[in-house]
Amino acid sequence: MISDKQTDRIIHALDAFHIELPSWGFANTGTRFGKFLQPAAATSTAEKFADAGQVHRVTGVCPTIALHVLWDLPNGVGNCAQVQALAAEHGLRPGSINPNVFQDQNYKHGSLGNPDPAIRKEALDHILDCVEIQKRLGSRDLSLWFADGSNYPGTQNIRHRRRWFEEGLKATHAALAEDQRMMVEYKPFEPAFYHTDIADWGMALALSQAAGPKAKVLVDTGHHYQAQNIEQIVAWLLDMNMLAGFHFNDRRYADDDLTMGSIDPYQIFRIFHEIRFYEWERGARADIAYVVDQSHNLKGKIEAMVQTVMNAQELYAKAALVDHEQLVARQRSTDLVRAESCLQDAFKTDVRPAIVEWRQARRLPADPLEAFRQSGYLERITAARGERNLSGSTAYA
Ligand code: RM4
Ligand code: MN
Ligand code: MN
Repeated sequence: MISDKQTDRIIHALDAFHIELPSWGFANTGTRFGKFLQPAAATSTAEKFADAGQVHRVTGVCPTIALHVLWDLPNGVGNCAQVQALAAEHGLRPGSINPNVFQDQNYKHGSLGNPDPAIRKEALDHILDCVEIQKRLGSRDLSLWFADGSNYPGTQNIRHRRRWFEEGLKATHAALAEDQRMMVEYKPFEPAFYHTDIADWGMALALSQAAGPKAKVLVDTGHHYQAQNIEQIVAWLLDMNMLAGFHFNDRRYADDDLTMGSIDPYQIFRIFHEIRFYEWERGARADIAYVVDQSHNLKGKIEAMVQTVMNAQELYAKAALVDHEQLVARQRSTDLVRAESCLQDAFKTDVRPAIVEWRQARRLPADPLEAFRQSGYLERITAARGERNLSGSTAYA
């Protein structure tokens, strides 16, 4: 049974825990082998906002939506007014802005790391347009992921590409306003299979440090090799004040973009624990963007997103139960089993009743998934969008 004191800890923790939804998580996506179309998938930016608004309505903790510029604002700054209006209509705010320098044919051999200066400039111009979009939308974070790399040894000059990245990121940093940030994401492979220019957290850290103080690292949980200790990376970045945020998802093999907590919930719990432990030591909250980066090509998209948010809250609430005073004492006396139990006891606690209490006090549905299913929204959009979706006429994301 959970005590009143534990419930209070959870309630306090959840009050400050917000999760950003990805616009692209509501559209049809697939694998490199094909795309399975869903009749209810969002077919426009307006529909992505509407769907994200539903997730926020039933969970109450997703006030912002991450936008992918090429997919959501194809006319760049020209779409800002429309996006502002959509955000207002659905009770949301634009979140992180994601440039897209990987889909155009010109980026076959890279963007900021491309050996052709004209293509590097094209990529930088697009990124600078995104900074302008960010300013107009009042969005704080620029979220940078680069597909740059190569497939065969000897085909690219790795050192030159590193320098070109440094140049491009410095120029990006120079365009940011005082209160803006840039988040530099890393990924070991895919689409490049031999070398990726920003392959791991060390490379993202070095490039962020070179770019300037508003640049920090973004950790996508799916972008690691299998045995990598992700919470250690998080602890290091926190300690160096270099952690900007997360892209949350789960995976079994590679960058699978599965529902957060569906494969290894203890992994997410350990990440949240490192954050809470750091915040407790500092006596202040860390400024971290918690963003979901998932695309469900088989599960219903809105349902899976609600499930994600519920999983995230549960794992965060469990991490909030770790008794830090006790943990520190046990670490000091190297009481190993008892120290480990501080984490395990918290992880094993059923926090769901406390979360329901938190929801009820905020007039939110006790069971967000059920509330969504009862709302009739899915049936309405399935009827309205079915034909458009199944004709396959909608573009990627
Ligand atoms: C990448 C990476 C980026 C995301 C794209 C669509 O693997 O995770 O963050 O924007 O996929
Ligand atoms: Mn990502
Ligand atoms: Mn990814």
